[in-house]
Amino acid sequence: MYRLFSWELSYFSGKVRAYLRYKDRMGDLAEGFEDILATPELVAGLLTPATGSGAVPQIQANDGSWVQDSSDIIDFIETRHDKVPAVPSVADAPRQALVSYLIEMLADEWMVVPGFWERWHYSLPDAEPNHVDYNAMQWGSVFAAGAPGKDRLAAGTNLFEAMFGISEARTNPRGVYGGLVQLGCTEATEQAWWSSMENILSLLDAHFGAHDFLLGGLPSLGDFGLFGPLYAHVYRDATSGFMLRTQHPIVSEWVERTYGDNVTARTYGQRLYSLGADGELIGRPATSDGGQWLEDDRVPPTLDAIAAVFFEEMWPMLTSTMEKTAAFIASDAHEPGGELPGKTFTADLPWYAHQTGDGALTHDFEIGGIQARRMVVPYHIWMLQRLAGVLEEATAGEDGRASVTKWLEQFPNGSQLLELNDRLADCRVRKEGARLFSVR
Ligand SMILES: N[C@@H](CCC(=O)N[C@@H](CS)C(=O)NCC(=O)O)C(=O)O
Repeated sequence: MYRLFSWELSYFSGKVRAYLRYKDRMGDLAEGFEDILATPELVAGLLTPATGSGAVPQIQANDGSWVQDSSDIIDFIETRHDKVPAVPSVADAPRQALVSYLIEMLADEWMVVPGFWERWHYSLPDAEPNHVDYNAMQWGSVFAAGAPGKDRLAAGTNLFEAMFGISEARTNPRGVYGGLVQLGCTEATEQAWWSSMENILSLLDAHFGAHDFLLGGLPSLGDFGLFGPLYAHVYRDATSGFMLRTQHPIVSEWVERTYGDNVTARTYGQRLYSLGADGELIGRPATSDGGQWLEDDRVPPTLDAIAAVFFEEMWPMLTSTMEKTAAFIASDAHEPGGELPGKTFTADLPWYAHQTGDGALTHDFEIGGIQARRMVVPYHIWMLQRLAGVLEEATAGEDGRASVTKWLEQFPNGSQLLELNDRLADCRVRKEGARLFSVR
């Protein structure tokens, strides 16, 4: 029995919960998992001492070991439970494997900006429509778990003022509001960030209009990645949730399908029935594509279009991240083998001077044609290293190399991905729990 420590409101908890439910319901987690609300008491008394991090999700295995970080958790479970894999075999389906990791990275580390923005923007005092009370309730239910409803709501409301200074967030952004500014989401860029999300939602409408999941009739790593922004934030938050259901019903239904909770949305492992000649039930897989991933390593054009967003919008930021991190590691500000900032959202205090303003770990980037500045996130290097491992395996054989090269050529600067290992040479990192260190 695994223990998942999570919050319903949390981006990365949704990703891992949907993944674990899939593994469990498909019979690949012999003893299942318990979903445990990570209350402040558990975060302070159990999670933080165990892993040095209070972030969720975290899991504890039955031997007592802990894994922090959604991608690490999925990798850890995949090596122990391989009957129903979440990623196609790199050797047999190199394009499908690669696109899975690319979409995971886009969802985790690019869509995180508009995903967080909608929650906090529509909680501002002057925002219309406004979901601040909904948001306060969901936060209060973590921070005052077990208290009566009115006290949970009050706890959330107080928290927003005490921790994030919500009433003056536009003029003095703190907490989550400061975190958005650090990621380049300001009054000048916020509409461009949201347009990026809207564009991805439209591309997903087209894809899920034909296939039930990214790779066909079963979910995979890319679906679980997308579940991060699209479940706890865009689907559940009231303002964006209304928009999603009314303007993108196909994506909204995919959310329900991927969570495995709605008989009409249909899901993996479910059967649809017809009546036979004698009135007997005749079952068939409920999802598209025969209830399987697409054959012959096929990546449909509707999925190519989403991968293209990775190359058009995110890849320039990632190449700059590799250069800036390498320069920082080589500089006097860093000891070889020393620590680097480990978080994506909100610069931790020791790194504040480097990761804000024009600090050594900030860089220019572009969103929707607007030039802006944001913090460099060395955690992206760790994700790129993981991707480089997949690429190396995918291109080890001649056939795989030819197939992947041809697939990448269709994207702007797509071929640059083949040079990933070289680009990472001077900025390699090592991850210990939630902490990152440069590699000597
Ligand atoms: N890279 C991590 C990110 C985890 C994360 O940022 N979790 C958020 C909730 S979605 C959190 O716990 N934030 C509070 C904190 O960082 O202390 C992952 O993939 O799990």
